[in-house]
Amino acid sequence: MSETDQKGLSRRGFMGATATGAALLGGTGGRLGLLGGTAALTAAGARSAAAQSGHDAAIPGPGELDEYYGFWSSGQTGEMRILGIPSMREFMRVPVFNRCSATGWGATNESLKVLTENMLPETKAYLEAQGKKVHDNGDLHHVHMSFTEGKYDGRFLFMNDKANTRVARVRCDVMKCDKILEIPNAKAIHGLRPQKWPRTNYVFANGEDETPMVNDGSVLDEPEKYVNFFTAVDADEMQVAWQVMVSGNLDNTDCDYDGKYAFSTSYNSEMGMNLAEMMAAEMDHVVVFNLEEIEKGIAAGDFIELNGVKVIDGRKGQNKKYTRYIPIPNSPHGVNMAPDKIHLCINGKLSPTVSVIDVRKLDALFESDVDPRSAVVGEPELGLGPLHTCFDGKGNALTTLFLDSQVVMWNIEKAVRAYAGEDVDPILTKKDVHYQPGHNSTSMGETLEADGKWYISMNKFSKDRFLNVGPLKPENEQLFSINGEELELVHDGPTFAEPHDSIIVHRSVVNPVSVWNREDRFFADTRNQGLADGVDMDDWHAEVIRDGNKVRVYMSAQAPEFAMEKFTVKQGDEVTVIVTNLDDIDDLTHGFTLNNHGVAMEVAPQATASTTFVAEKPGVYWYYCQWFCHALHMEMRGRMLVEPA
Ligand code: RUQ
Ligand code: CUA
Repeated sequence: MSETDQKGLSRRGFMGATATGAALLGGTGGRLGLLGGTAALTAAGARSAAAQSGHDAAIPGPGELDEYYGFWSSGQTGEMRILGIPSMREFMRVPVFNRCSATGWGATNESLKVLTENMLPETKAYLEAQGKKVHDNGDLHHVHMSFTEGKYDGRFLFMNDKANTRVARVRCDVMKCDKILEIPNAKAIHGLRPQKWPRTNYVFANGEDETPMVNDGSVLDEPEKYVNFFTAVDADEMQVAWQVMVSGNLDNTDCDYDGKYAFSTSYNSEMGMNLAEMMAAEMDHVVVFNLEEIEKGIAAGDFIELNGVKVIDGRKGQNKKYTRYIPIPNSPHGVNMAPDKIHLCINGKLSPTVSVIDVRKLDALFESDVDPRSAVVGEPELGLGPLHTCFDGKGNALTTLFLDSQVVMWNIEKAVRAYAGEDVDPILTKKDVHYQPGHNSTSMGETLEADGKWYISMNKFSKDRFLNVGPLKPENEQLFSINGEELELVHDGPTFAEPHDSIIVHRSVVNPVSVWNREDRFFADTRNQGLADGVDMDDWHAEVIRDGNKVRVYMSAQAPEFAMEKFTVKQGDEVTVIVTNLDDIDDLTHGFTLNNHGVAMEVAPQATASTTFVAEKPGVYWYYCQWFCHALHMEMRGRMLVEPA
């Protein structure tokens, strides 16, 4: 204790004098109260605007809660975002594959564990050679929630990283990423979907870029030897369950509501290495994976082991019991399973069509040598550049038309009848969007509870729609209310790079906590170290433990104070600062930022967070709380004294 100073006295003084805090800041209650006041005024305005525009579902005004959560990807930003629907307010950014300055994601010991524990050895070695521990970029395209019996179950969100071939999981109770898995063998994980039925036992993940099977430099420019991998991740363990080697690259993926099949589109069935080669074939394909047969094959030992993973050979013309290749016109992109449990929609991209597959016809493909195209029961011509389709739960589908800058709403049953020769037009309506839509989503649209209330168009270009911010422009997202066959624009607003995809989840499914459990496994390692060091981290504490040149500095925090006003270390010490936030009320996050050391982290109510650095610079360095927590937030600071060696 010689190097530490307890400040419990003054803390209690301030906490006791709540009047000071309340007057300056309004305390926590006061702050909310203030917002609530503004809300009452403007919500009425928003409601009347909503009423004027003629749609019945009102947009919540300030202070009013949304009916849905939106979980957004962020593409090359590498994070997940949480929005409110229909207000389109952005609530939170959850760092996953990126480095986050605010929360310390990518720098705290707790986040580094998540980022490194399932990293491949060659990546670890590569990063070490760069003087780094983790990748600080990612390309997060697809966020999807875990399912139980075809419905969202509110447990986890899963997402891919195309840039560094990873799959991540976010816990919905605390909205933090708890697992990141680097996928061996495959390259560039793109399409990703959780299994829908009977529950999410697997997360399916597509490898987009083909490489030599053993990618150690022994094979280089011999594309005919390249392969691609489809991966099933065990969603509970977050480990690879098995992989299937396939022909052609893999783009997007989805699965059925029976737990029998998963599907992946391939825009490059040719395995071409340049544009001309990739676009050569008139027909590409969707690969159908027979889950039961694959599991049987694994159990029977019909696999090779590659980098610790059991790999089934499901290439074209190989074991037809594992996979089937259904020809689809020209570079299909999105694949979306309808909530009618029957129809699978494959979006043609370079073909103006969406191919509709009846999943009840798939068993026959595996039982005999029937033409794989016999499973196609509709192929409506919808417009130019169909990329993704979503559903209203009333038999209709909504497809983005990238080249036409439109959404087209069409009826699945009519498309099937037209394909069978009937003279019926499946197209219900077309609506301009601004501009070039990629993904779209409907409220609860990828579940059995699709409710057909809201539609999001995620547009790749905003062009001249907003004030010019320089050569790099935002994208544009548009929210429509759906009224039967009518689409009405209710929100139009810019967004930063680059939400690819989104899901809209009813709020009844999502129930996050407001305060951490002190026993949470997210920081259990750090807590256990504290117990081993004899520190009672559940009470006001300030301890410095020296262990050779390793120094562990434990301090609690409670508004507006750290338990230590200073601590002293020696130049060259490896210092770990462990901060525990003892405040246990909503919305009272503290932080720890150490000047000129690149150290900053979030410490939410009842959480423990830690960060490790080498004290290389002798002198006086202030640390401070970087999360505005109290009227005396500025005063929430202390000194690290580094003695010269
Ligand atoms: S893909 S814009 Cu990465 Cu989801 Cu289709
Ligand atoms: Cu604690 Cu600001």
